[in-house]
Amino acid sequence: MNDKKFYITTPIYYPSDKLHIGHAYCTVATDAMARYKRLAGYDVMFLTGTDEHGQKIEDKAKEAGVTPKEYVDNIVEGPRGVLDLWKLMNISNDRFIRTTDDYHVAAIQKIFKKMYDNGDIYKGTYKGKYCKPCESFWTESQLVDGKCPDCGREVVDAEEEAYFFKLSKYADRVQHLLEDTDFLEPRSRVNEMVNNFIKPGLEDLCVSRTSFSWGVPVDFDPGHVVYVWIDALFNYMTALGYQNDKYNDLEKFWPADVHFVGKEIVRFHSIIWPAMLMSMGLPLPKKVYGHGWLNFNGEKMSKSRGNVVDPYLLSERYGVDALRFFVLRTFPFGSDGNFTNELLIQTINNDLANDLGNLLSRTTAMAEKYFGGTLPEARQANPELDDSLISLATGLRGRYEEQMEKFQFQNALEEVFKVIQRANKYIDENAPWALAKDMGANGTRLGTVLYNLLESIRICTVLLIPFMPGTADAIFCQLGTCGSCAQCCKTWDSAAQWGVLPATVSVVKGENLFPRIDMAKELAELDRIQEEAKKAALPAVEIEPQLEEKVDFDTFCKSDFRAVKVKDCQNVKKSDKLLKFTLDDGTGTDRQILSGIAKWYKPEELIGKTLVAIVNLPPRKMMGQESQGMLISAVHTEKGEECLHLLMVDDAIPAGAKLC
Ligand code: ME8
Repeated sequence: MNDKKFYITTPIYYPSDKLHIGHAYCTVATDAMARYKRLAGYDVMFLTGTDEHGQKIEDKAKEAGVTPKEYVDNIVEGPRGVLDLWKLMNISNDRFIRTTDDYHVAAIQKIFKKMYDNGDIYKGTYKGKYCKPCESFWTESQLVDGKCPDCGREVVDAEEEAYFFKLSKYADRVQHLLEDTDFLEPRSRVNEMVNNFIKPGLEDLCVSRTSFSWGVPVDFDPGHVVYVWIDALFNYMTALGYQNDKYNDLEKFWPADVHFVGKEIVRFHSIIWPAMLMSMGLPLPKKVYGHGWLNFNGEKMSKSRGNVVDPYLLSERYGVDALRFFVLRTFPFGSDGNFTNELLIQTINNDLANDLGNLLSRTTAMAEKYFGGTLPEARQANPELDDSLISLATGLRGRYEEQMEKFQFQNALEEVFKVIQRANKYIDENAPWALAKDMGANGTRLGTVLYNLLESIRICTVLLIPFMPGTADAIFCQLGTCGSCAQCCKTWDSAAQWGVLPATVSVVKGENLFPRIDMAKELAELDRIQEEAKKAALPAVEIEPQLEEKVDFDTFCKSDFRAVKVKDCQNVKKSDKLLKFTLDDGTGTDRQILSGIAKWYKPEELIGKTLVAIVNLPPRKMMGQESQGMLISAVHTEKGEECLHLLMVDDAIPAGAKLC
């Protein structure tokens, strides 16, 4: 039996909108960690899922005219939904929980009742502030400038009968947990939690709501639903079978080894979650790791700003592995990172195309060119030239492991790339093309050089499996190790050993895995696509709000609206905005009106039309010409663009007819 076990979780996502790269960041990191542990021989449980209750979902569903369940079903299971995204990103989760799953709902009811029965949940009146988008309750003192301290948005007053959890009772124990153990990492997050939340005084937490119904019902008090964070946090245990019969892995995997969570939900995971587990007498997870946020071009990603980065789009353009690699190679996991398209392309070009791609294609091409793909068996080592590469490569696994155990993915990859760069240098130092000039004398040495390169690539590739599983497979195939008989070349053990590839290994030169990207061209194309997406995210139609101020009837009657017929219409010279109309207004004398509508109409399409004009405005000059009134139009904004339609009336209406 394997006693090396590892249980890792991601936050469960709100299916209130489609996920973006910020969401995928944590799941990709968790996936890399899970794959790394599996590679290292652990029995892994990797859990992710969706957190589907709460007022925000109820509101969104109402807006969309569907039930909350239909709404979340579409975002979770529908096209390009959460499940599709994880499939696309090659996420290897072992389990997926939805908080609307029956077994979870029933378990939450039991958990709530247990805490009520043990006296840690009691009934009171909730008075305070509520942030709808975050589904968070706040006391006045926690607000920042009167707004939600997490998201900075408006909060609303809330008062209702509610259940409370005795969070205050656990303040000392939680403070000790945070300060005196390494439960929460990185360490900087500990100070934030203790200084901002615990030291000002932990108040009891409101844990039920009556103002909406989309939640787990409190079964012993109809009308109350369980606070969404209780429902959500316990997913980590219900998904293993806690308080339900659906699963049976609690004993095996609980307590979790680590919960990966974004920095804004560290408070829930490092204060509320352990306090509730303490209340239930359950073991605490071993660690909570609060990762940073990915911003885009220095700004927070948000749908309303139209700057969310679409993982589908980027995966389609550069491949899933390039995207997975980029986010973990570029940004330290514990800090915020600034995603830019330029950085993405730079990383693909430098690390994947130049360093890794080149090393692989140069090595396999030389093996084919000089040896028809299969290396000769005889060896001729040159310790002066070989040893530094060999020792760097065989020591890599240890250095990599040290970083992976600290969740420092960026540093682990840095170690891998040091070996890749060293191997590229080894090619230049050994100049195989020069050795090839005299195969009789140098053939054995040339075979050795190429073998050393292939071994270096193999070791690096084993350690890249957690980050780029698809690419690693493709590289193994080029190294001639894609058959099942060659499994031993891909194992964790083999990553610390030299000489694992058979001496007469046969390479298969394949396609170029990472073609270089033309930066300028690609940036322009991405800008164009992102502009389009921004427009698409704008409200379809926007109309100006109606004026509050009233006009009295007599004032209104003073405006003289008339039907007018267009006798002639022309562009005004030197103006790209103005059209000049000659109009029959029924008086027998032509009326001239200038109107700034050239963007929407060509003069010839208006001749003969019956329009509406206000005719008793004082005349005014535009581009040196007099305008005697104004044509009436309907205006609105569509996808951010101003739209205008001249008001046209039935041609049967005679010129000069009064409109009232
Ligand atoms: O918080 N960069 O769900 P969620 C990095 N349902 N991470 C980001 C990010 C960004 N730009 N935007 C979001 C919830 N995230 C709860 C979790 S767990 C019991 C309940 C991360 O869908 C965010 O930090 O709003 C969080 O960890 C995760 O995505 C899910 O966010």
